[in-house]
Amino acid sequence: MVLNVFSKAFTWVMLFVIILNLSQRKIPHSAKKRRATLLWASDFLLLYILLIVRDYFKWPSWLEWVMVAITILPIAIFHKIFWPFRIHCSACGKRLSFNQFLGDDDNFCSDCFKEAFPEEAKKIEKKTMKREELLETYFVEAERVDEIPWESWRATETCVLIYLVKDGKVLLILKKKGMGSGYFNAPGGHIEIEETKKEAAVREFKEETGLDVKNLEERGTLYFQFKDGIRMLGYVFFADEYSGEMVDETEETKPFWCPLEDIDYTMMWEDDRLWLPKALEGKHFEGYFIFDDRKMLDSKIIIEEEEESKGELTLA
Ligand code: 8DG
Repeated sequence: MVLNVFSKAFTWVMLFVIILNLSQRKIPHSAKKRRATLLWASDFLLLYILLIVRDYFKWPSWLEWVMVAITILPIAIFHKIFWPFRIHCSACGKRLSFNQFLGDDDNFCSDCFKEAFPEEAKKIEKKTMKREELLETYFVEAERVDEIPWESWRATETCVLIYLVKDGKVLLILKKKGMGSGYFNAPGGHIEIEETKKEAAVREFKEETGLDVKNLEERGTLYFQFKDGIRMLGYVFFADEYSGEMVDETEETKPFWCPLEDIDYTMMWEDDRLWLPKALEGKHFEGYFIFDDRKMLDSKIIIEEEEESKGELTLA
């Protein structure tokens, strides 16, 4: 009776076992559960073949017990191989989830799995991560500009920098607070919501120097990936007209006129020497950088009408 039910349901049973086998996780140097499900499938197949033979030769019904014994015997002898499934983690004893019990080959809870197979755990984590989280890890882990998929890169902060150049001098500031404090830089800052980059440039320039800047021309874009996760997009403007009175100093900055030939790049962000001289010549540019705090790890500058080149070589 039971055997007849098994015979009818055989296709479904096999299908279930095979799907289960395929879904079981592949763990390096271990195939315990996958091997077990294949053994179950083979044992079921053996019983099914015996049932077909029984029907063909019209065996007496008592032989069914022999058939059952033939299929149960290997299970009894090799029970450890047939049944590697455990309810508790084999390392720490924690109760396993249904998937870990049935599918994971190792009988480890997730913490013990991470400890035992850190590389494999990382790969699995990456597979299950959402696209944004995955990109975030690419961005943060990247040590070189070429490792970042820049077409998917989105800034967490957007800033403007404004270089006012007049009579062979450029107006710089000594930054007293915030990111890059102690450095010479151009006046600039974050673009506020509902403000265009030009509006932000005029506002920030006024706040930091007291001057109204005019004739703004956008000359470059800077893409900064910081190791702490900050992604800053910077628009670089140049101007040659202004009005008003320059302030002596503000809480955040101290503006000063600097002759172009006296620009001290050792007092500026490390990347500025790579693009500012070309920008001062009137060239348009794009710069891609990876920074660990104030240390530049890698750079790529693309200058208008010049071949793409790397770091210092661009300006050699
Ligand atoms: P805000 O708060 O007034 O809006 O702006 P902020 O005071 O200028 O912002 P901050 O977060 O303290 O500093 C960010 C500024 O630093 C921003 O204007 C862009 C600028 N900056 C970098 N990296 C680099 C760089 O590598 N080169 C140059 N020239 N400027 C840089 O963050």
